Parts: sequence; structure tokens; C-alpha cells
Amino acid sequence: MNHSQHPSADGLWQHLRLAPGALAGEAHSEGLADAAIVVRQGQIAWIGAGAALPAVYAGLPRFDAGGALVTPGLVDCHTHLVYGGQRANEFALRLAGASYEEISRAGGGIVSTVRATREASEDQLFESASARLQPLLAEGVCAIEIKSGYGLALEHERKQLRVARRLGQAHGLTVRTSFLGAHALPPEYAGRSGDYIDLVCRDMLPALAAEGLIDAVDVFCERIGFSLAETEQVFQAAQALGLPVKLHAEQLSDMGGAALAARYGALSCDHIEHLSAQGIAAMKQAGSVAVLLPGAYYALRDTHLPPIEALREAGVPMAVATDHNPGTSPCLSLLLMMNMACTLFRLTVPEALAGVTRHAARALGLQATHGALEAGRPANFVLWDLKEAAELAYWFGQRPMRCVVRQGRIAEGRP
Ligand code: DI6
Ligand code: FE
Repeated sequence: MNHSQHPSADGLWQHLRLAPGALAGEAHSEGLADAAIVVRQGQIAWIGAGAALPAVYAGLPRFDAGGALVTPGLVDCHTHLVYGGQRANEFALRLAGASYEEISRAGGGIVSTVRATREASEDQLFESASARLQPLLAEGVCAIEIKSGYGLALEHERKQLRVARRLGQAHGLTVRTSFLGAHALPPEYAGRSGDYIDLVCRDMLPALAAEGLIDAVDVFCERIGFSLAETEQVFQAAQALGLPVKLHAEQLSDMGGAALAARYGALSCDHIEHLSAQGIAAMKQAGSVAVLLPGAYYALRDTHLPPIEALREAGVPMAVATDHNPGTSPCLSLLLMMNMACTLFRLTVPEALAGVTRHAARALGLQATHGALEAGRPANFVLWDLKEAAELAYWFGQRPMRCVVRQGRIAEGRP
């Protein structure tokens, strides 16, 4: 169903149990046992303790949540959702002993998805990405980041980004696009990475920015991706266009990417398994969010943990995302990522919940509108059939969502 066909959520939502940290100004609050939310014209008009409800709202149509747990709409702040094909064959190769880097150097990996993405039409990409989006929507995702980076040529990067925009319109979902033209070297530029980066900076980036298709600029800074100098060249081009940057940083090795990104005021540095102490200090100073991607860590059977304790001590906000992509994280559950962030990375439950709400919103520059509940924001919230917030991270393979209000409409389930 198209988003505009979903029933309006306008009215008085009663008997809600607000999860800890759900209110915008109160990151560390306990939550509220019997809360109410007033939705008017798709926005939160009032939120607070049910007993404190202003009399003017008492006559509105009512939705009785019957004590359901409520969180802000979830935010998946790092995905590569739009692509052609899939790579189960590489999963088999890795099981037989090949490494991700070996497969990539042998012409598989990202470049094989580039072939399939170039062959697909815009409508085909829209259909396949819509299907993959369903489980995320059904889990309560209300905002998502979607990267390009499987086209690696102007027309194909454009196709991916246009599909990302269309997904937002069709599903009433807030979509932030990141241009990841510097994801891998396309085969036609083999041995000429300087020329390719010039193309990214001089042609692709300005053209796609002018079409309004780019919200942020990302680079895969890695031995099998692009060097620090090439990354900086892309960041300079982004800065010249007034676009914020983020970075795939220190996933497989410490390239010093996080410190560079921080110098450019990066919204976030993502993966960061090999992040150094200098990188952490630079991120703290710049206010960059650390985006943890336990799905990729798990799928690659990585054993090098991101420096969680040091990030926590430094007070760097940590987000958690699916990194949905066909190579290293074919995952379509943000709740599973919460579970893995706790189990594998030792996040606390409140950290994991903040990681898929307020800190994830911040990683996208959406902290004023998403990731926490407050009067004046668009109505994005989720009712859960759960007794306590810890259950969000505790169960895995479970679908505890009862109802999702997305952009002011009852988009999934019923109260
Ligand atoms: N890091 C990742 O985890 C994905 N991209 C990246 O730069 C993997 C993309 C892929 O293998 O297709
Ligand atoms: Fe990624």
C-alpha cells in the first residue's frame, strides 16, 4: 500500500509506556509509565504523563495502547539497500576459506554487484529494494540512509540515488542519501584510480548534487578501496559543494581515515574496528558519531573488536546500523543488530537503543526531527508488545512490533 493510503494517526494516544531515553531533552530519563501522545496533522502536538494531558485534547479521537512500550521510530543510519543481484556464491567461497579481500582482488566483491546493478533498470532496482525494505519497515524503521556506490558511473549512480528518493516517497519514509562513488574502482579504470577520483570529484559529484540527489558524501577508505589522499580529494569536492561527509573508516586496517574525516567535520565514521586513540580523540572533538556495524563484523567472522570502551570513555556517541549490503551484511533486521551490538560488542541495552534512535539520527544530521520524541516533531513512533525495553535487544529472530506510526500515519499493524 502507498503511504498516503494508510490511516491517519491524528488523535490522542493513551496508556503508553515510554521507553527510557525516548524524550528528546532527556537522554538518560527513566521513561514514563502512563504517557500520552497527541498527534495533529501528522506531528506530535503534545507528549507527557497521561495525568498531565491538557484538557483541550481530551475530546480527540482516542487510540488506547493498553500499556504498550513505545520508542521513537527506529533509524537505520548505514545501508547499501539499492543494488542488483546477490552474492550467496561469495558466502560459499568464504566458508571454503577465501577471505573478503582475496575475493575482491580476484574481481568478485563490490565489482560483481556493480555489474548486476548496471544491468538492472531503475524500476527493477526500485522493486528489489522495496522488497528488502519491507522487513525493516515492519520492524519500526522510520528513517534510513541509503548509499550509492554500485553504479560507479554517472548514469548508474544517478539511477541508484533516484531509486533511494523514490523509496522514501512511496513508503512515507525519511531517506537520507549518501553518494559513495568512491566505493570501488570500476573495471574500466583499472590501474587509473587517480583518473577515477577526478571523475568522481569533477563530474559525478557536482552533477548529482545539482539534481538534489545527494545529502552526504561517503568514501570507502581502505587498502582495497581508496587511499587517504584520494579520500581527502573527495572530501574537498564535497566541502566545495557544501555537502557533509562521512566515511567507511578503519574496517579492515587503520588507515587514519577517522582523523581525516573528523577534520572535515564528518557526521560519522563507520565500521571503525581498527580505530586508533588519535582517531577517537579527533572524532570526539569534531562531534562525529561512531557507527557500529556488527552485521559485517559477524558475516566476515572478524575478530578485531571496535574500541567500545575507549569510545565510551571519550563520550563519542555510538550508533548501530545494519550496513545492509549483498557482500558483507545481507541483514534486514535492526533489532538483530541491537542484539549483536550487545552480545558481540558489549554495548549496554540503553546504548544499543540510543544507537538505533537518537545517535543514529545524529549520524544523519536528523537529530532535530528524528530519534527522540518531542512536540513539534513529525509523528514517528513504535508500539511494542514488550514489557521492558531490554527485550528489544534480548530477543532475536522475534517480531515484537505491534504498531508503527510513520510520518503521522498508522503504517504497520494496529494499536
Ligand atoms: N564496506 C562494507 O561493509 C560494504 N562496503 C564497504 O565499503 C561492503 C560492500 C560489498 O561487499 O558489496
Ligand atoms: Fe557499508
